[in-house]
Amino acid sequence: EWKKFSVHVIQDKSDFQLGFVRHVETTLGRSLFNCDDLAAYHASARSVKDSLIVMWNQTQQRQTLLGNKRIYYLSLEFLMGRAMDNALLNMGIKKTVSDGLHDFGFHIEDIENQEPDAGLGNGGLGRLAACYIDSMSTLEYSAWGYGLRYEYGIFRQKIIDGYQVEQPDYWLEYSNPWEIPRHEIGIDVMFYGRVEEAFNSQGHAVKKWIGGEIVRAMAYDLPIPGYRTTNTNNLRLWSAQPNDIFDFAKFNEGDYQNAVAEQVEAQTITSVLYPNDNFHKGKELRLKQQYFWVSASLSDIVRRFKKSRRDWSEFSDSAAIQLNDTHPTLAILELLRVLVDLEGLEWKKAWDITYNTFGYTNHTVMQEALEKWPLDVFGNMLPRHLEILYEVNYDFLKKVEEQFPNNPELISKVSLIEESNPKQVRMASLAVVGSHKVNGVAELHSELVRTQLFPEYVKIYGEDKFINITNGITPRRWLLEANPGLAELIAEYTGGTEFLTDLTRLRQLLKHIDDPEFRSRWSRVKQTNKHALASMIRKYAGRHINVHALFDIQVKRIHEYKRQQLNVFGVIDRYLKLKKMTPEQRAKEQPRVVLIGGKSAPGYFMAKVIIKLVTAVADVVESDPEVSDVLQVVFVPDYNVSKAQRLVAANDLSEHISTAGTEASGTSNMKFVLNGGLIIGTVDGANIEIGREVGTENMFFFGHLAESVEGVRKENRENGVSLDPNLAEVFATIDNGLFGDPNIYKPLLDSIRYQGDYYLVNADFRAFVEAQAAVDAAFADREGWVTKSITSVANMGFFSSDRAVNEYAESIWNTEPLGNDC
Ligand code: DL6
Repeated sequence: EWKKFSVHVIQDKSDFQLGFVRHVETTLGRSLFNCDDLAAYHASARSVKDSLIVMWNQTQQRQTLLGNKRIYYLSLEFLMGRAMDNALLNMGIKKTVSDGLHDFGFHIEDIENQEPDAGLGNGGLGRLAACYIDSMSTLEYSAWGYGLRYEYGIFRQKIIDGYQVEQPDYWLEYSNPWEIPRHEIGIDVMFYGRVEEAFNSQGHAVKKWIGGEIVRAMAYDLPIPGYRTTNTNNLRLWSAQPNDIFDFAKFNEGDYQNAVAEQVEAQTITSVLYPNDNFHKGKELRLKQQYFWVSASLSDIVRRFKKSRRDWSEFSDSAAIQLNDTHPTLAILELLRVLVDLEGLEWKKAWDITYNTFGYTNHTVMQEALEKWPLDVFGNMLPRHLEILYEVNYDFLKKVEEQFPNNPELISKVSLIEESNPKQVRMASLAVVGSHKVNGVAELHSELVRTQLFPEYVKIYGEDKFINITNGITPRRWLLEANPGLAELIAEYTGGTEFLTDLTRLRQLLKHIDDPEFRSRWSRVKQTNKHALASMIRKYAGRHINVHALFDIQVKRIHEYKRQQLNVFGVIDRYLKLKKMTPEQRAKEQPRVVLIGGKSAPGYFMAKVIIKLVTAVADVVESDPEVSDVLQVVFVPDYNVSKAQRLVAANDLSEHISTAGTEASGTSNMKFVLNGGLIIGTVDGANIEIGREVGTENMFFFGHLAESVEGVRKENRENGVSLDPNLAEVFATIDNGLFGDPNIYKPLLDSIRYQGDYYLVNADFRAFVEAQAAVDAAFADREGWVTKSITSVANMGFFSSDRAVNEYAESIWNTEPLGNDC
């Protein structure tokens, strides 16, 4: 009977409009005559969300009914960007909504521009999680993401006087219309306290953890629509709330303020995203965030499993939990605690279930990013988990001793506890020991994971446990949404939009590579996108850029290993060469616009120096009329997902120039090439596989290979760095004050010339400059460049996140999509 009253999914314009008006008038308490763009955005989002919830409900019912294995993707970061355009495109109602808004006097772009980015991540790792949940919905896997609902996302970057200044990103200021608050789902999470011996109902001795602090986790759900399917998975984000466990002792003593203050204090756990990328800072609050999230998520997963009334031995057939990096590794200990302490399973059985449930993805081999927690901090906050850790370690080391007797060196290398001062818990080691599969994120990276990071564990467990799954990106956001013009052209020439769910269909473009009409339209799309980017640059950086120049873009987190400094030294070298030319010679040069953007971690001094140098170079070049026709440099402030969408669509060339062996994969390299640009890059991360797919003749590779990096470092340490003459000239120019006070840049320059040049900036400089010259020559041949661009896009099919997710499902999760037949 109730069905006749149920809400249905938007089918046509009037469905949308009805929802829109209802939300303007009731949810927002306004009228259509008093509805600005912000209100229109909120009403549109809510109208669309009503449909999403219907699809979400149906999906959850279907998934529960079918009882397929559920994938749980645990990620401390989900860098979602904006939701509206993505939802409209995935649901196939963009035109419907656009027309509906138009009738009311609104433009859809203006309305979409009201939405703040959901910046709940730092960079590649968080954006990867966002791509993967899009693919899991689209492919109809039964999957949930679990993360934290930070009140402050990644900070907003202002550039003041050339320096980065961080401003808080209070993205929830006007509420988040896409989320569903679940006030009924509150999970109490314990911290600190003590462990007691107790007896369970069968009279067995068990351990009981009495928490000293209890914080309530409240769920907020975000429906994640798949593309061209009603399958709508869930992203559950936890928020710390004050609980109703009130300190009555304090209250009765008349200390009401403090009794409440503790509750308020508890909320800080989910206040802010830690803004470090590829760097472990070791803050206690971060450990608290991790346990809070892991404990609430596991409690939720276990509760769902128990509702199915299946036997515990079937747990790992019903749930696969993927650890996105080591951040959720505590989940291994938490599941053991739940199974042994709360559910009364015997240790061996609990261990087997745990081992078969978890998979671990490693995202970096850099030592400074590997998580380790001081044992005392760990044991104080999580006393029962420390005991469990000791037990896991004991069992593991016993096995190692049996397998490799009398090898104390091996034991100390693989122990979950580092015998340093202070002793530390090695989270990556725990993730390896507690998971049945470990994967790296690109071929070279996975090889380094096996050979550099975990060689001892490979010896112990064998090769098969350590696999590679090269990262991927969702073509829905990174082609259809970012570059609608190109997507439309591709659809026309590949016979439909199927390439958006089967990216290998891009190959069909090759049939048209000699078609003049197709080629000129290809170029026109790029030119239109360059115009759009130019107006974005005008708006955010106040610079007018030459849309006929080559657009050379490097946008990513600012990090010494990513080598924005190499890029800017190359720019200065180019500038100096231009200055030495006659006007006639200069006029023959290839005009270039160099765009550099990205955030530095707030405490990362050297990265901030690099930003300052880029902005100073940009100013000098801009104010020099001799060169500004052929060279422009712009620092793109506050780089985020929405800006990335504009940037990728307009690129001719993008830079992925990390020191070989340092960038695990990179994913923006894939986005830029999918949008028709070429890469200048090192033989690192996924660049290598991109080169293999698109052909190395369509890439500009340069620099030392990963295997020779250590040799160069050693040579630098022993004999000092002998500066390349051109780089020496660049340094002299900086030292002479052309870019302002040279003392500002001294630490950066000294790290190269006097402190061993750890990132091989000097060693790769000449090759970089030569590769850039090869770019100029190639771009001068416009037809040749278009051929390279089309060939590259046609061969990018491998880099879809759909392919990657299918690989995870097959080789780690052991599950299949639900399929349409059910
Ligand atoms: O796998 C996603 C992404 C890779 O593409 C980047 O190459 C890699 O640097 C990044 N890794 C991290 C590791 N951080 N932590 N913590 O962000 O992962």
